[in-house]
Amino acid sequence: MFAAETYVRRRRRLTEQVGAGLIVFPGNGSSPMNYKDNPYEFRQDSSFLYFFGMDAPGLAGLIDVEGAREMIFGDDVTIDDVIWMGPQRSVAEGAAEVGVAETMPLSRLAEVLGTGLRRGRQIHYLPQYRPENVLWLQDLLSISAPQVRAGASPELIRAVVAQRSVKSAAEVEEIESALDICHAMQMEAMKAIRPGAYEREIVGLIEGLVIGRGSQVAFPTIFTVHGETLHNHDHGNVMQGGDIVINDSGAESQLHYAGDITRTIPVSGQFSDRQKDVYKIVVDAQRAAFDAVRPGVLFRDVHLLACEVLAGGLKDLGVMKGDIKEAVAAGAHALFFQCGLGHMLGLDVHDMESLGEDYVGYTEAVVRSGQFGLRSLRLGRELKPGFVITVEPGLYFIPQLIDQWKAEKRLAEFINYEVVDRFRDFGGVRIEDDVLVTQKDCRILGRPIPRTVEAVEAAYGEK
Ligand SMILES: [Mn+2]
Repeated sequence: MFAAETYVRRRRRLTEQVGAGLIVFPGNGSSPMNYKDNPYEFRQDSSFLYFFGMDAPGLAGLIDVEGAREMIFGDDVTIDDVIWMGPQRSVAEGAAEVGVAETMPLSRLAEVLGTGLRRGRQIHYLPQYRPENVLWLQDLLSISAPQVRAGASPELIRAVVAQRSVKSAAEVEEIESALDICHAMQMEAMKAIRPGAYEREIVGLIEGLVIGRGSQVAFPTIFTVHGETLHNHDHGNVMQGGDIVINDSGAESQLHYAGDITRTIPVSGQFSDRQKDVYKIVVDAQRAAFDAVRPGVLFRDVHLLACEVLAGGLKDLGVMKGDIKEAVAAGAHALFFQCGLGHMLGLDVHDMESLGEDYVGYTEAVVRSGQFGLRSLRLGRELKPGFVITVEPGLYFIPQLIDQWKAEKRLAEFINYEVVDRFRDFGGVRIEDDVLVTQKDCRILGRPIPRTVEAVEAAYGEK
């Protein structure tokens, strides 16, 4: 973990910003797969990790703002636990490492919060994404589950988002260490992909690398010849010679910061001319976006710029037509790019998404669009130095969506539907990298991973 001082500083800033009340951070519990002692791999809550650092189940952190007290609640192991799980560090030892002097058994949390409630103090907590933590707060605060959901603290959400959005140099280092694993995952896949293999064989190889490095995946691996399905988690296809396969995968650093990289690879090792044409448009869109990312610009504008490059490329192929700026303003490109250009990255792969996307990606001045495509952009706000974001343009040919739009003749002034039909079976292309917004522009994080047609084909050949 980071030095104790890091956590002390983060909590001090949070305390100042929230200003009053009790701030409670329920940590995550051990989550059963099919019975209690058969749990999923443990993953601590990211905000708990950020402010309290301790990477173990069954903990809660509490800050009493006016009382200037910080506490960690948790139970030390019993001899029974030691028999089954081995010796564990005490809660007090763990708390000391993150600069918290006061610890109490978990059962005391209800009492401390109850006293606060009776005194009319405000209890701040973040939106909860795990049902067991909703139940926990329901018990602790004597309110119903809907009240728990409605009662998350906007002040706390804003304060946490403000702090977690800007990454320190040490956090960027963590992300780059996650990206070392991502690099290996991408290179290994490029070497191992071959016609006749199941997608899952490659998934096994690259996720094995993650386990071998003592890490865990940052999200379920997307590895598919049906890349037109944006979050396709099926790995059951046999890869064929003419296919292209999307590898959108990522691992966590030791401190649980995420890396998130996508490459699109021809299964035969050579892109066809048609694949090359579409692929190069996506490369161009990503390049244009890299060139545009800098402090002070709205990420929404970077997204729209990338959309214009995509639409311009599709116009060159005869798929789209008309004025490109008008086409993008009307949302015509969204037939082929249905999602956003990227998202924040940090302790979560979609950083802080559980706190509410609009708190993270939008402001009072920059509000989310309702337009198909643009409405899926998770991040629209002005970029600041220290933001780490993904830049992931793509082109996706979804037969069902094409059929629907074609039947409605939707935006036919910008789309040549008879040409689109020739791409029905194309699949999808996505290229994704993670960038740090610097003081003047941006830096692509991690070791370079082949991106151009030539570089990807060359990496495939490196057996
Ligand atoms: Mn991503």
